[in-house]
Amino acid sequence: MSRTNLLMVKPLVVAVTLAAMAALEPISLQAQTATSVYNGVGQAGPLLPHSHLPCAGGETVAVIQDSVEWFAPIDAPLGANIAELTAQQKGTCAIHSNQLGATNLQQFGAIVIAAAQTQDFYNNVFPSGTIHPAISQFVQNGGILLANLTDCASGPGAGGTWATQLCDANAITSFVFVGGVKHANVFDQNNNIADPVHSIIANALPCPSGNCAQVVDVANLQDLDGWNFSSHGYFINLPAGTKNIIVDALGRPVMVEYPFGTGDVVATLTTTEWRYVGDFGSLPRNKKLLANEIASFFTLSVPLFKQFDSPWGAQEYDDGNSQTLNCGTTMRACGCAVSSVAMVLAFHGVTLDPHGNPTNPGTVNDYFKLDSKCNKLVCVSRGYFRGSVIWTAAGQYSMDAHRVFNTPIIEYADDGLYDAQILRSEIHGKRPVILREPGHFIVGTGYFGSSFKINDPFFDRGRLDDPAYRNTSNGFVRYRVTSTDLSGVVVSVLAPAQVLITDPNGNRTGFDPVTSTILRNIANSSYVFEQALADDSGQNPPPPADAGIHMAIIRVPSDGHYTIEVSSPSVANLEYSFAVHAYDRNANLSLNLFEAQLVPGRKNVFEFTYSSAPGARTLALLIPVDIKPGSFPNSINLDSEGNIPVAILTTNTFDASSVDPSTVRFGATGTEAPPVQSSLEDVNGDGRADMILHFKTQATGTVCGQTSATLTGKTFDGTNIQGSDSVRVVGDACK
Ligand SMILES: [Ca+2]
Ligand SMILES: [Ca+2]
Ligand SMILES: [Ca+2]
Repeated sequence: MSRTNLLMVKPLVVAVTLAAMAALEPISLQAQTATSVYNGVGQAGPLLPHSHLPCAGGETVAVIQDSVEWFAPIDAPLGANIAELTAQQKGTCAIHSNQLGATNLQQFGAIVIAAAQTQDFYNNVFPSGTIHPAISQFVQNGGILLANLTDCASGPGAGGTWATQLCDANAITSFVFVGGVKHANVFDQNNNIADPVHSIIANALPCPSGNCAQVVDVANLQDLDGWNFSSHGYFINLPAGTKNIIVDALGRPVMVEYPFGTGDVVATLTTTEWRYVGDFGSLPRNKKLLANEIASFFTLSVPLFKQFDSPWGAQEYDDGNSQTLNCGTTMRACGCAVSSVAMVLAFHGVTLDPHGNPTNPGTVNDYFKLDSKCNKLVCVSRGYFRGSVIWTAAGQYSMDAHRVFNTPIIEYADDGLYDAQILRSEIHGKRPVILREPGHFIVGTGYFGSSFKINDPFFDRGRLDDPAYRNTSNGFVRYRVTSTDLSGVVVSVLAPAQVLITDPNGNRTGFDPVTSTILRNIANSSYVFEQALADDSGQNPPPPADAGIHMAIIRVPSDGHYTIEVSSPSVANLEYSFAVHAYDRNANLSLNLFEAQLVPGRKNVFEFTYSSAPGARTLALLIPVDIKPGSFPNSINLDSEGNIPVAILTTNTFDASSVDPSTVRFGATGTEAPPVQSSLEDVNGDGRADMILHFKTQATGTVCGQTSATLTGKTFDGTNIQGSDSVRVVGDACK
């Protein structure tokens, strides 16, 4: 290693030994200033007024720092850590070491300890010689701690140390850091990379400052070596599971990562901040190591809701008392998915429900249960279908709250297969992600290197690499803040039934029974199997692996004609039920529940019209009608004072007796004449009763030249129906 640059900068200390140089560093700094090698900006700066960056609430990173590390150039007046944290857009504040006892560290996702601090600082951070219990507890509970522990330094910190003896080369007097770690002050100019694929070395993570790059070990005063002591010491007493990232010339760890509790520690005795701001202002600046270290994590302040907490833990989950859910009946047992939704809503600022109650698992469950209806197979409501969450209901909730409180609107964005890169990018984009685990849901709230931080609504787990989750997921549910269009169609069916949706453009999403493949050809669509929720409280046995629902979601669907074909590859005469949640652009919901039975050899196809326009009939089931049943053409005589008979036909998938006659209208557009009488009879001789209704000809709005007439109405449980048939209009006026 060349020491040429080093000698140019520190001529007054050439003759002393390395260890002695270290102890003399404050002196050498003053010598440099005297010879004008360094312009002095920030060099002798006073203690950092922590009020420069107070913790006002909402920050995700706290820097514990009493003075600027070594010195601060003009472009980093609060020091290297804060400069880089700010450049990486990590919400940052600073706390003074004497505030440690009075600050709730749990509000932060990460804590950074600045290097090169005063003796008072180290005495505050290591009261009685051991790391402050609030810091240990913070990591224990899942926090990320970046500990730049380089002490025995020059600059404003003036050589404080986390030991009882300054610059102790033998670690005998070292204070005790998180996990029992100690250090010895031995200075080294030739650091080496121990783990070239570690994210701090390999630069694999988002880094909006632009200061990150792969760390390489090539030349003096580049990434690692010769930084007027690249490291001021090495660690001992490291816990099991420690990863060495950088070691000194003798192979001793100088930058390490280790887990503690559910949290993580990166600790270093390297001079990362020194090289970041530039050694004495005259040497090149090298920001990589600190930038990569700071890029190694990102956390979001997502509130943690536990599904078992009072007052909602004992509430009925979904319509748990009216249907048999594998997980049970209560929020405590079943509430993981809706609690995850509540966390995401609250994170995005949807902090109140439409009535002004705080957003939490209980209020979201209450909202999701509205508009409930059941048949013999399932119950469905705004936010649930047979125990599974209808993800788009969170958007409806946010819109309803927005109308009252002007809070943000969030939309369901995507449902997809798990991908760590996408998850990291979502988190970095400040969008917590709901993760599917077998029978359970959790929220991804941050990352640290290759692992992820989670909010678990039930279990005491803080990281995705917990053995229960194996650092992966069966997929995720994404939301984002939006200002525009919440239109959508969601089709849910109880497994083993499957659905195949064909949109007005002929594209298809769902299960194709012909090819037995899953299609996702409709734009902005997804099709997933939602496994039935397990009882997190462990009282009910886990559900069979194939229990659950299939759910198709189409965001921003085209207006027009849709078909839904139901099939089952495994059960021939399956009785099935499916629900359609159809939303207009303003998230107004049309909720529809259907049931029928598969007949072998016959397709079960439902036809619908969908409109995204607010105020229109968002969804209507298309049904066959026969004007003047049994006769054709269907002549309407405008001169007649009589009635027109119209039949609603029962089919394999529609029971005409489900129509509420009082809602039916018939005529030129389907809004005109109410029926004067109605009855059930089999008008087409297929053995199934149809509904026959009579309308006064003069009330139908029929005009000469009209070629079709339309019937509209609702079923008793509120589904819009619509059917048309051809007409031939006759009468004196039409001649
Ligand atoms: Ca080296
Ligand atoms: Ca007819
Ligand atoms: Ca019939």
